[in-house]
Amino acid sequence: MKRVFSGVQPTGNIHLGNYLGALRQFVELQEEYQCLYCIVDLHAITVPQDPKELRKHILDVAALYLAVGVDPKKSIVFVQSDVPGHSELGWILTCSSYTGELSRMTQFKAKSQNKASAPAGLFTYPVLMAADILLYDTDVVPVGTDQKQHIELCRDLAIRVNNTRKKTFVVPEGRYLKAGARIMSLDDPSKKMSKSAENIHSRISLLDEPSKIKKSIMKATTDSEGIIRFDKDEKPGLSNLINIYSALSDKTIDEIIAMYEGKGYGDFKKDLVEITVDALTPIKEKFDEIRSSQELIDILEDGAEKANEIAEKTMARVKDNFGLGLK
Ligand code: AQP
Repeated sequence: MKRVFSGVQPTGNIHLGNYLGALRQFVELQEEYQCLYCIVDLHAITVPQDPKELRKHILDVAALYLAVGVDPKKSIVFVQSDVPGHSELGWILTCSSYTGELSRMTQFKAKSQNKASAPAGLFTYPVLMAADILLYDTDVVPVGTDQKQHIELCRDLAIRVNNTRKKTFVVPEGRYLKAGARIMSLDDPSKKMSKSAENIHSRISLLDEPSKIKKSIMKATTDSEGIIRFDKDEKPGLSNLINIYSALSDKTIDEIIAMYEGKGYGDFKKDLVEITVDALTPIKEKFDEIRSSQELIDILEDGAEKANEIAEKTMARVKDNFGLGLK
C-alpha cells in the first residue's frame, strides 16, 4: 500500500485554508493509502510559543483531525516530537542542504521580513519538513500550494542523497486540490489565510461561532464594481470568496457566477455565511465531543508507537548508508 504523510502546525486553530487545502484531502486519501497525519509541534517552535498554549493547540489540532473525519482505525495520528526520528533525520538532511537553496524559500523570506535577526529554526524549517516526509518512505503529500516550494526541496534532497549514496529515500509527490489549494486572507487577499495573522477577521477558524463567521465574511474585502465575476487579478477578494463557496458547496465557479447574475455582493455573502456555517457546525460538534476525552490521548499514544516503528526502520537504513553509529 502506498503511503501518505502530512502535518499541521499547532500554532492556533485550524482555518478554512488548512481545511480546504490539506485536511479534506486527508480524509479522502485514507481509503486508498496508508496515511500518517502528524501534529508538527517541532515546527511550531520556530517562532516563540507559550508552553501551555502549545500543549492546548496540539490537542486541539489532533481533535480537529478526528472531527473532520480522519479515522484512527485507518490512519496513524500522532505528535511529531513523540517520534525522535524527525529531529535526527532533520539534522542529517541539514548536512546535505545548502544555505543558498534555503535562503530562496519564500516562506522564510516572508516570516523573517522586517526582523533584524531571524531564528535559525525558521531557516532550516523546510529541511525538518523534508525529514518528516522522508522518514516514512512517503509517496504522496497532500498540502496546499503554499507548500509547493518546500515539497520541491524535499524531492531535491531525496534525489541528492540517493545519487550520492546508496538509494536511501522514496522520492515523494505533492498532491494539491484544484478548489481550495490556496485560500487567501479575507482582509488582504494578496496574502494567504493564516493562523497567526493578527486580525481574527482575516480568517475563518473551524471552531468559530456562527456570529463570528458572519462578521468575518460580511467584512471581507471585495471591490466597488458590484458584479459577481471571477477574476483573480482584478477582483482578488471576491474571487477568493467564490473559491471558498465552490470548495464548500461542490458547485463549479461557472455555476456560482450564473446563480448570482444580476445579484449584489450582499446576497452572495449572506449565502456564503450560510454555506460556511452549515459545513462547520458538524465539525465543531464532533470536536466538542472528542477534545476532552481520554480516547484522544490513547489515539495519539498508539499513533506515536506505530509511527516510531516505521521511523526506526528508516533511521537504521539512513544511518547505515551514511556510516553513522556502530552498526
Ligand atoms: N491559506 C491556505 N490555503 C490553502 N492551504 C493552506 N495551508 C495553510 N494555509 C493555507 C495548508 O495547510 C496545511 C497546514 O499548514 P501549517 O499549519 O503547517 O502551516 P502554514 O502553511 O504556515 O499555515 P498557517 O495557517 O499560515 O500557519 P502559521 O500562521 O502558523 O504560519 C499545509 O498543507 C498548508 O499547505
